[in-house]
Amino acid sequence: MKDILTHPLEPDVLHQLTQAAALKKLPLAKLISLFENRSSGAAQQRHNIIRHILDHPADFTGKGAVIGFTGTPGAGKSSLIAELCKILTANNTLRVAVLAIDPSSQQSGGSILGDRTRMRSGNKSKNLFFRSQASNLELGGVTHNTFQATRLLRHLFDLIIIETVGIGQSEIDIQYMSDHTFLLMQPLAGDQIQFMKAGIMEIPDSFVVNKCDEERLARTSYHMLRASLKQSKLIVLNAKDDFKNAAKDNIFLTSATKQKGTHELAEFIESLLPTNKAASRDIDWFYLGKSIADQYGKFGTSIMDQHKDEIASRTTYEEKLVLTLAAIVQQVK
Ligand SMILES: Nc1nc2c(ncn2[C@@H]2O[C@H](COP(=O)(O)OP(=O)(O)OP(=O)(O)O)[C@@H](O)[C@H]2O)c(=O)[nH]1
Ligand SMILES: [Mg+2]
Repeated sequence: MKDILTHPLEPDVLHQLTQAAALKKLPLAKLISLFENRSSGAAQQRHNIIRHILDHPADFTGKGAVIGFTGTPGAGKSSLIAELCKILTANNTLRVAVLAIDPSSQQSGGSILGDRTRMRSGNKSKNLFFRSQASNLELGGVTHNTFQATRLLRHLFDLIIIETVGIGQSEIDIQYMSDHTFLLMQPLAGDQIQFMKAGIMEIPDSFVVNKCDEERLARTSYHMLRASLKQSKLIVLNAKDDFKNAAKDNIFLTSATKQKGTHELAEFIESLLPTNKAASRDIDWFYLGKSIADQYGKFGTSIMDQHKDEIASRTTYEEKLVLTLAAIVQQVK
């Protein structure tokens, strides 16, 4: 880790990166694995890769907007994302990556295969890349791997869609990584009450009620969700209670199976694209803080705070990490 600043990018890694930028699936998958790898050798390579990318902006033109979809199991996240990807990649101008965080790997392999089949059968666009990340039991593991993968994907893709299940800590963390977070729920109040109880309604930027296969159901769902949001007083609603303009309240009513409301949602997502890498600095800080807190607790994070400006001025996450660890060692001496 000490020599981190002096290593050039190795020729075979450069070749892999060039191939990945052309969206070749195997080199892309290998590079993501490198970003998920916790060894210090991999950290050096990551630093070199990000430096190379930043030094050659013309070769890495991904707009890099990260969109998070979270919500209860079975609400239709994968189905809806597959539909959205079909629309978004239809004319081959947008490059889209989907990162699905799969919780079922702890229990059974069913949903992993299900997700992959749904995505693969639905869309063969060369501009679409799908990756499933296992939700292992290691504390902070999921989001750290997801964070690392998005560091690379932001430079190669225009849009990165993250799918997470449930309303646990990793979903709360996803909001720090996403430029825009959608909470996906099923029609009729059950989900909404559950989310309100868990204090989750304030997290998303937008709401999607999926499985609104018929207009009547969509209307009822809209009014119910609006009433919940009004009651929670966390969201400033549009003055007019107007179903036709639900999107003004950041409420989208969709049916993935009947392809209703999906074009409107895709259009909205496209309108988010220019947000582009804006938050990357804060994201580094957030995940560095998590990693240091896991290893050194409050002692570590207080040292981070003391050196905040110096750490924040470094370009890559690895440089920030090296600097933070050096400051911790210095303090211990
Ligand atoms: N009627 C109806 N069924 C849907 C709709 N969208 C998804 N489904 C069905 O709901 C079930 C779950 O869909 P998924 O897309 O796997 O849901 P998910 O939220 O990704 O599920 P997990 O990843 O397991 O949390 C499947 O049987 C889908 O066919 C919809 O708009 N209408
Ligand atoms: Mg799914």
